[in-house]
Amino acid sequence: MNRKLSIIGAPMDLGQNRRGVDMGPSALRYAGVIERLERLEYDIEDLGDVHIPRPNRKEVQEDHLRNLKEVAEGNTNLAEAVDQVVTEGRFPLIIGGDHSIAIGSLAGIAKHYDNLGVIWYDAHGDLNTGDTSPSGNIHGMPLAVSLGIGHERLTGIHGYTPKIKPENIVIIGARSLDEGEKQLIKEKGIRVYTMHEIDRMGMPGVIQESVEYLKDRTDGVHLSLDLDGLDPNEAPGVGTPVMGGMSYRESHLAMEMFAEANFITSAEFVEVNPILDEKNKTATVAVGLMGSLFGENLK
Ligand code: HAR
Ligand code: MN
Ligand code: MN
Ligand code: MN
Repeated sequence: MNRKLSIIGAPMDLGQNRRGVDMGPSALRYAGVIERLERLEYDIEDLGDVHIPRPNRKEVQEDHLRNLKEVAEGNTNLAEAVDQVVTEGRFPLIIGGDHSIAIGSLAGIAKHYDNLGVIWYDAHGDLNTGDTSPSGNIHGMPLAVSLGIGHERLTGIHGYTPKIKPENIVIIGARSLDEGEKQLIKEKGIRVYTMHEIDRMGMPGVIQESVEYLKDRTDGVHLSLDLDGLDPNEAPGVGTPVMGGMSYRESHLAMEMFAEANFITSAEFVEVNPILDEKNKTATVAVGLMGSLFGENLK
């Protein structure tokens, strides 16, 4: 694992319609992310938060895309900050913010790789476009956007598209997929482990297979962890909870197995909403998972 770590906050809440997730970076810092990772003897810098523009008082929807202009601008800023970190040879750890920030993270990271792998740890597929989305919320679209599917104002961020290839993606924990997303998964042959597979194979089997699948075909792997991938009993502070999720312990095991595989090259933790949380529980869970991802339990 790269021992030089740069933390970037992305206080974005415009990719969906529940306010408060813009305070996610604060909640995660308050829950001790820096201190937790410093104990593991990383060289850590906190770059603070990137600028996210505020929307007009009256919300604008273009092509069924809520706050398109502001989401695109914020992600453009994020892409530049992340690109800089990777250029310096450091590991970018992005803390959100809603999941629309994966658009900017991947834009900044993927240009440094020929075959960037992506692990999408999430209750959702985030494979919608303005046309297939039931909500118009851009946080339900970042994986499609990164594949080059969607509005040009989003797919073109940071000057190139697509950012990633469908065969380099693994989705883990899905249990709420829209019709258009299911179709895209089939059409593109995207590897998905739904809760059904996790129940049948067990978490160790799913993670082992995912690691084996990605290890040979990729030259870097980005972990995009949406806290709503976990069960809402254990991570209640999220805007779109879905029952029947991955447990705290399964999630720790997954992070530990990723640490052991030593192949994650960038990561983001998103959708922590302290307003919906119980005493910062979800941020605390997220920081614990980061501890495991960065090798806390490696002997
Ligand atoms: N699929 C639904 C939509 O597009 C819900 C998406 C919820 N998204 C997130 N990201 N929290 O995973 O609106
Ligand atoms: Mn998501
Ligand atoms: Mn470069
Ligand atoms: Mn989700």
